[in-house]
Amino acid sequence: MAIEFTKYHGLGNDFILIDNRSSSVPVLTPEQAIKLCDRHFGIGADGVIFALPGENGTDYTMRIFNSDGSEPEMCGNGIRCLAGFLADLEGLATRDWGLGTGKESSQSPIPNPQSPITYRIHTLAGVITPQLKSDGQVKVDMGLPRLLAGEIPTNLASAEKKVINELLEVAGQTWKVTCVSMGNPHCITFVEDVAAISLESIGPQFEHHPAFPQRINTEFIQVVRRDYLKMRVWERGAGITLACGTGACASLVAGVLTGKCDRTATVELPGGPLQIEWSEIDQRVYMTGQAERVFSGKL
Ligand code: ZDP
Repeated sequence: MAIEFTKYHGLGNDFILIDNRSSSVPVLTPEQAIKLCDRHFGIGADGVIFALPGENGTDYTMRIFNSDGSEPEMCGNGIRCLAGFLADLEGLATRDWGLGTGKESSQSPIPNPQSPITYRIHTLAGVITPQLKSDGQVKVDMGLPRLLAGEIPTNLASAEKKVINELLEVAGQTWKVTCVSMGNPHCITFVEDVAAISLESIGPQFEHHPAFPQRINTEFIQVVRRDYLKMRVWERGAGITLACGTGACASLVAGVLTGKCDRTATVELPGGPLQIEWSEIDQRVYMTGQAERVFSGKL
């Protein structure tokens, strides 16, 4: 039987979305996902996302396979794409999407301004709540950041301690790193100039460092202003990507923990900007950004 898919991207972090609402088991295996993500022999994507029936009273469940077939707990850009995909599947997107520069908000599913569409999504990182706003942006309640070494996990500090400005040897250099989990693990390093980092060679050495038993997503951050960060990312299981939503959230949290930035900031990724807020009121992290449909097809 043919399986239909739709390709979406959030700031160039691209995903193959599968309508898996009629079964709670993904219709594709990790091996098939690896093939589909291949940019030369497949469709090309950073991951495959499945929209499954909700669990524990949620509207839907999200599962994702990275392009290497591993399964992360969460995916920030992916969940914005999933929200758009669900609105499309449910016929709630009131505007058609076109192909353009990818920057126009009019290409996102536009809900009725009076009633923004909100989904409660079950993920391996807990319940995450994306909301499709009337301006076409998707705002996601990403939940609470987890800061203890044991929760990340990393052995850079004892399990019940935070990991802030710890020294880590990678690629013959000593880096000052801060670790944050947004459900998935992140290691953040603040640098003078993100453009000067040889991500291709350094990234994998962070990802597979023995300090990180579940491997790690690695972000390099340049503080342009207290409310404006520039980020480059090496993703666990996917390598260099144009954007990483959980990484942008984790980086803002790391910036606040180290006193380098405000609780609300724009994070500029190679694929474009995300607005991130670590709320003083409820301590949750909110991420706002775009999600775009690119094309559909059949496998
Ligand atoms: O944690 C991981 O293994 C990541 N590669 C998952 C994907 C994260 C993502 N880029 C994001 O936006 O949070 C999708």
